[in-house]
Amino acid sequence: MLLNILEFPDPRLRKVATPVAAVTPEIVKLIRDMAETMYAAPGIGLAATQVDVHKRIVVMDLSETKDELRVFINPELLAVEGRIETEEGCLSVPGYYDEVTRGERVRVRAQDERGEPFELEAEGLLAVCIQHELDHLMGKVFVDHLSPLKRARLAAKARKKQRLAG
Ligand code: GNR
Ligand code: NI
Repeated sequence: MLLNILEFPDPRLRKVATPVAAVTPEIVKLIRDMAETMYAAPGIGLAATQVDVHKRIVVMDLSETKDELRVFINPELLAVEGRIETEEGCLSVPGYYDEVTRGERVRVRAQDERGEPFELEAEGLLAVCIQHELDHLMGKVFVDHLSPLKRARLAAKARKKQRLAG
């Protein structure tokens, strides 16, 4: 089932997600729907926050062939090293791309779709995407890394677009 993606500056994107206590059938269904929504968009990642579910769940697939789904339940950054500047986009800020500086390498701990803990070391775009998605779970959007003026202009433009769309 395709889920609706919230768009900046929707205040629900500011909610802080809470940990998942157990991987119930409802959580499994949510993960399946999040993956379907991410692939359809199309995007390389999606945080539960973006579909108005405020639980610590992220799906990601950076593969060319779109057959390498990664699921992160209760993800935590253990380490961040280096700096990298990347042009980022976000399904919650459609049509806008801008440069953001983040850590170049990360170590993340999470649980997979069966609730099994794992650790992952990532660099480059995967590391950037992990940080982008973890931001969402904390109520942050990538435009929060831009200047307040850019963000205010984007918010005004998005509100106007949403008014016109009814
Ligand atoms: O599809 C996406 N592409 C992207 C490109 C550069 C840096 C981050 C991303 S994540 C984004 C999907 C999304 O909005 N995830 O929250
Ligand atoms: Ni995003």
